[in-house]
Amino acid sequence: MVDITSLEKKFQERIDSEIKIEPKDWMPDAYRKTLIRQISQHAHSEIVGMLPEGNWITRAPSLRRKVALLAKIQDEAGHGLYLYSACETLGVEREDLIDQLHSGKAKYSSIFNYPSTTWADIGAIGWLVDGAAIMNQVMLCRTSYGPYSRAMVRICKEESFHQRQGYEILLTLSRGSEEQKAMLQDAVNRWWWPSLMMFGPNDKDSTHSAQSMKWKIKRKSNDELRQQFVDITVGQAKVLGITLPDPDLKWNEERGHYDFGEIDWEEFWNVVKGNGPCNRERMAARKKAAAEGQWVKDAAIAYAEKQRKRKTETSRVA
Ligand code: BYC
Repeated sequence: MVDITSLEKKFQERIDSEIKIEPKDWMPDAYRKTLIRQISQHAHSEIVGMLPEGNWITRAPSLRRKVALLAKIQDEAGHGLYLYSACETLGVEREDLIDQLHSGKAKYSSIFNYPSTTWADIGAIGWLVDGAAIMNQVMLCRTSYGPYSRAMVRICKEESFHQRQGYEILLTLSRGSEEQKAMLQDAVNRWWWPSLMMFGPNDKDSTHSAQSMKWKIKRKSNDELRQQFVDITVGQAKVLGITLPDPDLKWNEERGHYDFGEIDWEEFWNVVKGNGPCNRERMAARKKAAAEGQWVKDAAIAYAEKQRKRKTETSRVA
C-alpha cells in the first residue's frame, strides 16, 4: 500500500530544497487543486484583461499609440495561452476551465471589472495594473511548479514593457494641457484603490496564503507585495506631478515604508462576487466571442481529424 504520509514528506523536502515539481511528479491532491485554481484564475484574468484595453484600440490618439496598444493586448492573449497550457499539465481540460469562467464559477482578477472611460485610463492600466501584476508575478517566476514558473519568466518580461508604455502615456499627458493633466489625475483617482485590491485580502483574511507559502507556490504574502507596490509607486507619482488619492499616505521613518489608508473591502468583495461596474458586460463579451469564434475551433478540429484519418490510411497501405 502507498504510504501517503511518506510521499507528502518527500514532496515537502523537495520543495524545501528548491527542486521544482514537474507534471509527472507525485504531488498532494490539494497542491494540484490549488495550482489549478490559481493558474486558471490567472489565465482568465489575462483574457478578460484584454477587454478594457480593447475598448481603446479604435480610439488611440495616434498610429504609434495604436500599434503599441495592439501589441500589448496581443501579448495578454499570449499570456492567457501559456497559462492555460501550464494548467493543462495538471490534468484539466482547457474547455472545462473556460466553461467555468463562462458559468461564473471561476474567478478572475477584480481589477478588470472597472470601466476604461478615457485615454488616460489606458496609461493608468499600464502603469498601475501592469505594475501591480509585475510585483506579484516576479515572485511567481520562482514558484515551485515548473511549468508555471517557466511561463511566468516570459510573461514578466512582456509585462515590464507594458508597464513602461503605460507610464509613458501618462508622462506625455503630464506635460500636456490643463485638460490632459486633469484627465490623468482623474484616471489615477479611479484606478489607484482597485489596483491595491489586486493583491487580494489582507494576510489575516487570506484563505490560501499560509499553505501556498509553505508549498512555495507564493513566495511573498498579499500584504508584503501590496506594501512593496505602494513604496515603489509613490516616487513615480511624484514624477508625474499627480496626487495619489489617499490622505493617509505618508512615509513612516520607523517602518521604512509608506503607510497607507484602509482598502474598502466591501467594494472588493462585492466586485469579486460579480457585482462590480462591468462584471456582467465582461462575461457577456467573453461568451459572445466564444460563440462567434466557435466555427474556427470546429474547422481546426475537423482538419485535425481529417489529417489523422489520412495518416492512418497511409500507414495501412504501407
Ligand atoms: N480578484 O486566499 P487568497 C493580469 C480571491 S494581473 C478576484 O489570498 P490566493 C493582467 C482568491 O482567488 C491579474 N479574486 O487567495 C495585468 C480567493 O478565492 P477562491 C492576475 C481575488 O490565491 C495586466 C479569495 O479571494 N494575476 O492578469 O492565495 C493586463 C481569497 O484570497 C483577488 C494573478 O492572477 C482579486 N484581486 O491569493 C492584463 C496572479 N484576490 O479562489 C492582465 C496569480 C484574491 O478561494 N494569482 N481573490 O475562490 C495570485 O498570485 C493569487 O491568486 C492572488 C490571491 C494573490 C491573486
